[in-house]
Amino acid sequence: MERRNFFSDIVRLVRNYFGSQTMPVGHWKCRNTEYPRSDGVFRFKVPDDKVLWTTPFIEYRPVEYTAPSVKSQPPWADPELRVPNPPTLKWNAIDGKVNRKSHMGRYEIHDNVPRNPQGRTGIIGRGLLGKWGPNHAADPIVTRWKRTANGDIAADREGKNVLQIVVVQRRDTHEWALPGGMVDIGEHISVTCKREFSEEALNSLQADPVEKKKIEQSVAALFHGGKEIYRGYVDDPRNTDNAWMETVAYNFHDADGTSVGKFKLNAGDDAMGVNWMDVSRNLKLYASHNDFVRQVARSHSASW
Ligand code: RP5
Repeated sequence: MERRNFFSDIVRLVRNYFGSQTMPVGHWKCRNTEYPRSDGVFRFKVPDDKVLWTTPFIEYRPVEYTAPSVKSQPPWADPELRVPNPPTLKWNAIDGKVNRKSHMGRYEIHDNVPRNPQGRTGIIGRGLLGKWGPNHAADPIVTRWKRTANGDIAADREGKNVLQIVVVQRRDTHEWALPGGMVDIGEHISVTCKREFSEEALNSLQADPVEKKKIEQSVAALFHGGKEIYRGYVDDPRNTDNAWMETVAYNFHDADGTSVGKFKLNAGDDAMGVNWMDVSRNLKLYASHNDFVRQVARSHSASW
């Protein structure tokens, strides 16, 4: 088994560098911290050199934590598996209406539960996540060019054009983030992107029917030509050894600023704020969203 893990670690590292993901995946925000919204559950410390499962770590005693809110929410949440006669779930497959496939390739099953493909996190159980294994999300990265008062595209000191992105302030951690969300059962990723953007950044849930129609039309037009930027693991503070976030991030660029670029942003649903933010290396976004945005800046040869 150790040998098999060693090979899957190597395959994962190579995929991270050369595969569909064009950037290495981080694994920092789900280590050595207090678990979010847990009221004092601290992760077992995992040093950098002990992250990979193939590295022996005999002292490893991860803390078990699944939030009470998760335990009481079927069918959004999976059933408990560490019980006598646990139900059978189909790993690495489409399991009825639930997508248990990972963008990272096949994950291992240990003690009847999936094992985080990026390595140890110091917590077992599901924490705040509903599904064992991958929990799928989608992230829209909506961009426009920053403009000067006379309408020209603004440039940085090196003469590189500056992008702006739409970010929302999360109600749970108060951090600024891409307006992404969980993929609903059976939902296509492009639909998730449109829904989450409309709800969180344009407050479509509270709009009157006429306004709602306008929002739908503009979002549909802009989100028609999205470009995939990233697909894979997210360095999300909620990840555990047995449950983790994955996403597909798309860039929707309003090149001439005439569609969403002109929209009045209005925070709604899970967002307590929404803004256009200048893209630069000084951004401090939730989870690994900075990495996705850096990739977008690169793809537009924009300032970073
Ligand atoms: C992140 O969590 C994803 O990148 C996505 O932005 C977000 C989805 O979770 P919720 O915002 O629905 O909590 O890992």
